[in-house]
Amino acid sequence: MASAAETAAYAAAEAERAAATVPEVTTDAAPPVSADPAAPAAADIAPLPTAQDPTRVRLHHLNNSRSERIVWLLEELGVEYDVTVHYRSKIGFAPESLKAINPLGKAPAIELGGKVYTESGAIVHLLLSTFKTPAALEAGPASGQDSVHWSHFAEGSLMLFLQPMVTISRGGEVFASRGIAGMLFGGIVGKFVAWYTGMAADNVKNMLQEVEGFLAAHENFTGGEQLGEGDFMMAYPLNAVLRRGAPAGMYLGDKTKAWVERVSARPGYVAAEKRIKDEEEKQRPAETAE
Ligand SMILES: N[C@@H](CCC(=O)N[C@@H](CS)C(=O)NCC(=O)O)C(=O)O
Repeated sequence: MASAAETAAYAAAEAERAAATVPEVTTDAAPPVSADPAAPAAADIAPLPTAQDPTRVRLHHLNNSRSERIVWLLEELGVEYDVTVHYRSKIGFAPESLKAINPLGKAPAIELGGKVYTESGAIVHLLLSTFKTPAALEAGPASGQDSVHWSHFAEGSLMLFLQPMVTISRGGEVFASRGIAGMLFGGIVGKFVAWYTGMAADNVKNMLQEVEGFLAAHENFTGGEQLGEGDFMMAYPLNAVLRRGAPAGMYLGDKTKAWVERVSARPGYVAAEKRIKDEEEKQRPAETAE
């Protein structure tokens, strides 16, 4: 049975996560505008959003989150866009301001054409299908099976195990700071957490080996020279392992490391990092200023 301190800690976390009344999130696909010559007839093609167009993209970005994927893609697409930054609470959850956009309080979310779209994989596909793609990018409607595979793999497999490892490690820090870590992690809960973390680590290690095998034989996650859905989705977890202090025992193979370093050096990626830093600094409310 939970102690009073544990119950209070959970209650505080739950209160922070309480949902607000929010606009409807759509899963409707926007009309595609593709570089693909076999793409829809002109009559079906929506005008490209421009700087003057009210359907220009607004990205809802949560600091230190998957929304970085979308900034990178928008930079590679060379379109203008707006960013609203939402800042994580002290224990890492999304604020109410994000829940007002996406009821689940998850980032990324984008506004486009008066609708809200969520799920980074779906947003990546939507943007690659909506905007005219430069030669270096694989248009959404032309996505090959490799691209689609790695896009799903990024969230449905790799993040599925990487995320809880990070969350458990962060949770341990939060409870430790409240003086209840020993109580929680010392007994049966601690044994379960250790088992779960080990199981997740084994899964992540196997997955990183699979990634290494693919990149040993292919330039990018499209399977070719172009960057596509899989690349925009895979860069975030791989960069997390490489640069952001991955959980113990996680490392990238040489080919994977080389891929992350190559894409991270692209002008679009560098511009995305700068835009994120600038927006986070510019919009930071006084009380969360560091
Ligand atoms: N599968 C979703 C995952 C979204 C997600 O979990 N986002 C995290 C940030 S990386 C988030 O918003 N966390 C805040 C919270 O859970 O309170 C996607 O790919 O968009």
